[in-house]
Amino acid sequence: MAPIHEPNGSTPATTQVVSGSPADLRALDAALRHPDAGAAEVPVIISALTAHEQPSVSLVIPTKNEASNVPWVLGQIPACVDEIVIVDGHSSDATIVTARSCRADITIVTQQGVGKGDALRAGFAAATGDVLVMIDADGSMAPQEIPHFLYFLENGYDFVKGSRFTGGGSRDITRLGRMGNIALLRLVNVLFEAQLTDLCYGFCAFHRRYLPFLNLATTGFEVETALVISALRAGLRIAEVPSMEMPRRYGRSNLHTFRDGRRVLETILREHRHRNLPSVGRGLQSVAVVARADSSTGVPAQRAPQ
Ligand SMILES: Nc1nc2c(ncn2[C@@H]2O[C@H](COP(=O)(O)OP(=O)(O)O)[C@@H](O)[C@H]2O)c(=O)[nH]1
Ligand SMILES: [Mg+2]
Repeated sequence: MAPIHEPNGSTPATTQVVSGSPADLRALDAALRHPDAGAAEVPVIISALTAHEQPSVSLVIPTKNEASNVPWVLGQIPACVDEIVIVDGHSSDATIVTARSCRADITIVTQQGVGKGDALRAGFAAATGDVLVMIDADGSMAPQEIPHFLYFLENGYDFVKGSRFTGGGSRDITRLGRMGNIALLRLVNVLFEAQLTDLCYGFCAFHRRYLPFLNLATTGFEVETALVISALRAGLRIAEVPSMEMPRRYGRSNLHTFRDGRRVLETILREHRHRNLPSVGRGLQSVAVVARADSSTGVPAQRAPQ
């Protein structure tokens, strides 16, 4: 076993690296706190406990004919992601074999139904992490931004969504899409007393424990809206982090602006009709956090309010 290095660089003579399950480490911690144990070893055990209790992170990626794009996306996944779940929507290209050849350790799920919403539902069911992150497979979202989302989950927020319009940007959204997004966003903000800055954007992260309170009943692109509104209705603490949406790298969007815009509108109105149904309930609250990431460290410069 290798010695543990203290922050000041010194190495306590009697300490050793320990590993094991959190339960094992807790038992060891308790034993070392016994009066007969050497007090110098206690901080080492505590730091080992902290390291082991980091929540595990699953990244869920819906794919539909993204063979040209998945290598780029999978090549950018940061080390904080423990599990990658690809949910394929019956791709007719080589999406699955390409993804598998890039990363042998990924989980691949083939969705039973159709649509992005259906895919995400299947992906969340298959994922095993404590934290679930969703991202697109077309290269429009940068996986390197994932640590910013996790930062807010670790600092008091329950549901973290990317926003292209609070310090981020979009080089992908069409003029029509932007106008539709603004109109639908305003409607959500009025109906649900929120202060969100973006709506139809599928880069989100949340704790698995909130899955039962999130609306995963939608099948198509309205899934993002349904997730956000159900998070609002459940009283989850929501943070928005700036996100830069890049152009899809190859291929064409599966989105149909009018058809999918109408589905988003119907989702908003349906959720509003059901707003008085019981939920986990800390009351409606949403906090739009403008936290610019420090480009050198990747950590938001502004700490989230608790
Ligand atoms: N599994 C699955 N993925 C889908 C489906 N439709 C779209 N996607 C994926 O969802 C993500 C967003 O889709 P995209 O066509 O880029 O829509 P846009 O970003 O709104 O223009 C991409 O990763 C797509 O491959 C579907 O029916 N099934
Ligand atoms: Mg896209």
